[in-house]
Amino acid sequence: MKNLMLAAVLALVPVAVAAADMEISGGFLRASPKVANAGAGFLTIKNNGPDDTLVAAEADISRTVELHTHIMEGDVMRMRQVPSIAVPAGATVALKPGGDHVMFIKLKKPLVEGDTVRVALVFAKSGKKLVEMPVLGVGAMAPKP
Ligand SMILES: [Cu+2]
Repeated sequence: MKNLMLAAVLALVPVAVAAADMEISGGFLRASPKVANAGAGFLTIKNNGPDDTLVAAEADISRTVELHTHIMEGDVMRMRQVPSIAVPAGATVALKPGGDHVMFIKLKKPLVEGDTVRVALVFAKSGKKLVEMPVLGVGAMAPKP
């Protein structure tokens, strides 16, 4: 049902204005240790248009792609899936280590430093935005300057 609704939303987005208002920068993934079957991606979204919402991300490097945030449970930090991430008009929203991120689950192969991953960000109003994200080192905390 959720996917059906998403498909309906996407069908209504005119291609010509798709993502014209979204500036994506500083995207990167972390290399995955051999034993890991999930990886995280980070990026910054600047919204020059009206209020919008990041509702999904898509990539062919993993079987599932989810939007995640970090929450504190007692004194333990845990990841939790979120249905969407708000990107208000004029706001700059950073998906960064320790906060919101894109989670790639069931990686088809390890993420290797130096590789580039194509990710489609899906916004409720401005549609799909394709970004190329470099894979940095295992513990990378920020994009390369
Ligand atoms: Cu996560």
